[in-house]
Amino acid sequence: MTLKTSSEKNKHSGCDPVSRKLCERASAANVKTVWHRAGDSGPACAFGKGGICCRICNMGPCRITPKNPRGVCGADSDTIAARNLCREIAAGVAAHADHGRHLVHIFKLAAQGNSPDSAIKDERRLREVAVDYGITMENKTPHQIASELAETFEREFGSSEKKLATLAQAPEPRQAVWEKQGLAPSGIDPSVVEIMHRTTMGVDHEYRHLALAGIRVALADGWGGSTIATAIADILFGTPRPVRSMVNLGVISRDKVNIIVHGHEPVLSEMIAVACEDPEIINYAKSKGAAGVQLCGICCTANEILMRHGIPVAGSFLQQELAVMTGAVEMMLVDVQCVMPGLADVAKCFHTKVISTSPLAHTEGFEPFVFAAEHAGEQARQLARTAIDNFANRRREKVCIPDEKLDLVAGFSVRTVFEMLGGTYRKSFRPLNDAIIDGRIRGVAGIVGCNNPKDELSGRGVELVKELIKNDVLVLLTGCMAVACAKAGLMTPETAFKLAGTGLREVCEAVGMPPVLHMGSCVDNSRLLAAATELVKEGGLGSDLADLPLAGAAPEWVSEKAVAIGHYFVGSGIYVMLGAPLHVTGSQRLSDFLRNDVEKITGGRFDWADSVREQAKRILEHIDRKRAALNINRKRERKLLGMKERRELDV
Ligand code: BF8
Ligand code: SF4
Repeated sequence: MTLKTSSEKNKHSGCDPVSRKLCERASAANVKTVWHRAGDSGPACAFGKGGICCRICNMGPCRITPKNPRGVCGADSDTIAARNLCREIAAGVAAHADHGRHLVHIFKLAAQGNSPDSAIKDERRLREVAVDYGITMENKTPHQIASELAETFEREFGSSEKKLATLAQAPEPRQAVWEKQGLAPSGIDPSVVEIMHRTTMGVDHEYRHLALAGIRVALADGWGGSTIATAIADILFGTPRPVRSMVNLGVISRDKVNIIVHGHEPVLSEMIAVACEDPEIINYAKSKGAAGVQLCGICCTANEILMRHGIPVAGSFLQQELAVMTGAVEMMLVDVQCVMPGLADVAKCFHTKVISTSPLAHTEGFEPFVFAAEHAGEQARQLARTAIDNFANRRREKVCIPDEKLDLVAGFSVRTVFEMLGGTYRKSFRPLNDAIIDGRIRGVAGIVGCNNPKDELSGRGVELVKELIKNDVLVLLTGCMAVACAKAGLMTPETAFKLAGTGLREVCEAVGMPPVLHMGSCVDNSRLLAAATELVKEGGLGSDLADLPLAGAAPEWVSEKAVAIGHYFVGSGIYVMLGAPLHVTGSQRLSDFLRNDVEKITGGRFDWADSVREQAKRILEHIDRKRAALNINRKRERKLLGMKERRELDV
């Protein structure tokens, strides 16, 4: 195995100096951001980190120490860490599931014609998804098909009897593994309920049994809630296509009214995107002395509207407070997930209105707004007008917008990758499979999840991506990692081509595809599962996801949702590298199980390593092992493509 490394010493250089500048501005103004609080909070609690603090009953709370190796009920570190892990997974699954269920509700309204603002935009995708669920289409209108599909989705959430129908989208050998190992979940909601039951006091105590139950409920996320959420968003708002846009805090406008959408639910943000283009709204802004309205996004909502509309991205999870620190944001609309309560303290130093649009999510200092999907369009215009009215309160002397913004290309769905590789008339993953088989592309990695303030401005994740593309690994990105990489310039095809290894660059240039593909929000990790399934179906790379030279990584994971994602990757037969351990290190046996033995059951496993060098090395070793098992690990030769081969690859 050969590894080309960049200097570890410079691992944080070049990573978002813009955030540093605004952090310094916050310090000078005595305003605390996530980085200040992270610095203030001191070392993490060792019991919490190791997963060996239990507070699920009132005989405790109990903490496991060498002197007290069991809680009052007799639970040891293995049981306690495994129960805690399962509850982390359950919370992550519930977050994605609730998001998905909300979309099912909107989809049902759209199917019934009761949601004028959320019509079916992508009929082709509707039909593709209907086929996936065995819905026949003869003599049916799109609305009838959508109604049947909505009912199917509802059953996926509620049924405790049948196995999830969505599982059938995985390769058959994978489904067989799930059946054999008892890992195939039934309904999404009952699965979450069951794991909460099993982890209450005095029920399930065997750590391996618990860990596998955690994987099963996580599969109900990846191959359930998240797959359904992505499908509905595509049907209602359009399947993403490659799109150019801009990223970093410099996208915030000096002379326009700035509205930022932040959170996860795409419905209102879609309507806001439409409202901000409305001539009536633009004229209203001009009547108030602004040059127009600038919409931009933070977090996964940013990814949703970037992918479909090319709306600029102000930043990831970590930049939410810094966006307000520019002093130029008239309104930030937040809904659910990854919205920091600390935003309220920053916002009160400026004129920014932070408006909470989800009935689930109230925060002191945010203004609640009752959002009704049936009136989403009008509500979006109303919110835009309120933001415009707030423009008069902007204090010019408090405005400090960084100049920095970069180009990016995003909008890669499985369909667009298909089309880029095979052309509109002969869609196929064949060129990609062939490039992997002949070694020009060494493997594929899904780099996902959050940015962590412990990682000093998204340092390690970006460096890992650079190392992988340098070593000819095609990288698929989602969530905040996608935003961090865009800010580091990796989503301009030109930059990425420069950094990519020769083989990867050659293939990507031939098909006109960057070596770093932005595939959407965290829920859209379902696209990664679908893309991996297509690689298997295309042939030549084994029969199961576990056979592929493929790895996942969450180098800076933060959220319980990332824990759920990691588990459904592992449950799907995929090796997953984490930049920090799961909260299980207080149990040696559970840690060993997740890093080693689970592979014999699911074909996937976790691994974790601190340094980027080590992360990249182990990912490449894993990819090479899979290549060897497929017997395609012959010496990877640099093969220059002739005109004929280029033409075959070209669309
Ligand atoms: O769902 S990557 S910090 S924003 S959890 Fe949150 Fe993590 Fe960002 Fe999107 Ni995903
Ligand atoms: Fe302590 Fe057991 Fe109760 Fe947990 S369940 S708090 S370990 S007594």
